[in-house]
Amino acid sequence: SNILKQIQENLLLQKKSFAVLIDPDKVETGKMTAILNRLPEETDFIFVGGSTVENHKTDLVVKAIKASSNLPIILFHGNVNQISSFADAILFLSLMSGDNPEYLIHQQVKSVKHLKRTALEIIPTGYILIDGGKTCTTERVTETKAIPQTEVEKTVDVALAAQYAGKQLIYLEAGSSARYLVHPRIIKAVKAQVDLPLIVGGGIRTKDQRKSAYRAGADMVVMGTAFEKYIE
Ligand code: 1GP
Repeated sequence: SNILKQIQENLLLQKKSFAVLIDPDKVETGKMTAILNRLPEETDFIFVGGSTVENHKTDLVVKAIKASSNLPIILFHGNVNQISSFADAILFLSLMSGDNPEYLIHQQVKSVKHLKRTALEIIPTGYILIDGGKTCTTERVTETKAIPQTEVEKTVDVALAAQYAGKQLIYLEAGSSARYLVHPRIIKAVKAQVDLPLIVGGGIRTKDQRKSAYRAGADMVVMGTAFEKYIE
């Protein structure tokens, strides 16, 4: 119950935060210390997850991160096999931009038997996929369509529905390596009407892009691929 509290406090203090996403499939656990040494110093959270990670790899990676970093580890899991009890928290995602019951509720139900055996902090999160200009893995895996960038009002409605449903975080996602980031106009519109902490990610590479997301109202920005490139 500490991590959500921290994020909520950051919201009240208008303190922006930064998360780096590590895909267990794309790192060697033996090199973890070196990898973590290259984390930007402003990193507040480490997200761990990917679309196609095999069983147990997540455990290994989370343990390796724990061994050389004190940053909170938040699972951002593509499926139930990626639940590791060694992390601190899990984004309990509901893909609310799409209409596939598997990712609205069935995956959540399947994860319960794993979660019951862990002490992970569970953070109810409304996950909203915005069109990033190319078919992203999330769309492919979940067989859902992202919301077009032009449909700002619909995006706001989805985010508000998530808030009314009791989600504690809103995550606007343009997809990994998105060609177009979530437009500031969308971030701004959601921020204006939703009271929850707002996470934005997908395709963000530069500090300027990060800044523009913050300026539009993102409370937390997530960077994955750009960090991977950096550690190669
Ligand atoms: C974070 O899933 C994304 O929301 C990761 O996107 O790999 O493009 O940073 P990138």
